[in-house]
Amino acid sequence: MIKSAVTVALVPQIKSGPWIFWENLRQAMAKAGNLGFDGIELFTPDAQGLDPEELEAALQMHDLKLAAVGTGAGKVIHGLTLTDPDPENRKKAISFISAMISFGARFDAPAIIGSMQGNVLVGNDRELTLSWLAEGLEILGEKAESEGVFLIYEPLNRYETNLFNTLKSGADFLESLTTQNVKLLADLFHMNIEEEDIARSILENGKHIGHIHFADSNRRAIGLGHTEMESVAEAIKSINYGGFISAEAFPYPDPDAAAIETIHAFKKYFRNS
Ligand code: LER
Ligand code: MN
Repeated sequence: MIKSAVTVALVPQIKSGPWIFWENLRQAMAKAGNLGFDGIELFTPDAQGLDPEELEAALQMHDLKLAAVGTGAGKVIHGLTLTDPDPENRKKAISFISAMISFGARFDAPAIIGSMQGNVLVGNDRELTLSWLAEGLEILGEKAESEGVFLIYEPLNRYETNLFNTLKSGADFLESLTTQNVKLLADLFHMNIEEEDIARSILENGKHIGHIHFADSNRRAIGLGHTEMESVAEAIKSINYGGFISAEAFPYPDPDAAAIETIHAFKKYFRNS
């Protein structure tokens, strides 16, 4: 069954980003639980920032699952990416993500590689850069498999990466890898910028999709922009998607209102049929 989730960011450096709840994890969990979300997606500074036992207890108390863990802090705080020309920095990026994989795996939650994928930097060769990305995904895909979870790779829009911007280009790259344990993140905001047709792309790349970010065309909660959600929801249902649809959207006009708008949209599209 498709499950709902809402993002909670505990990283002060990304405060202006598209995350619904901020800073106060306990309060965010209480709100998410009361609104009827199935899970939360967490952005933490690193894998050591939270006591797993306390998190487990709080998840149980609010009847929530951990939907996924984001790794963006590795880039924002430490400047680490899997495609850094310096091999030492690539190694550090792999160990940062590796620790996040283990943290998430305690809760059956996958780690997401978004901004930590990096870019082909000016003066660098694209093929060489992609070989670094492949190397990182092979190592981390296997690591995740050994811990019983998928690894999630997220195509981002062109203003955030020049590696892969569409689901199809991401899927082709994943198919060139040996590991079968890396899935794609379909972020509806990035897709709104990059795809010819969001619903068709979901249908055509459905078998690779392991996680979904739920945001409207302007990255506000679904319902507050102009994405034609009816056909997108039909596509998500018809690929038999069974994962989380997680609100990675701006807390507009405020976190509570964005969360309420999101859960209404989720119920409208995914609980009424
Ligand atoms: C991360 O999930 C994402 O979508 C990025 O745009 C955040 O910078
Ligand atoms: Mn995203």
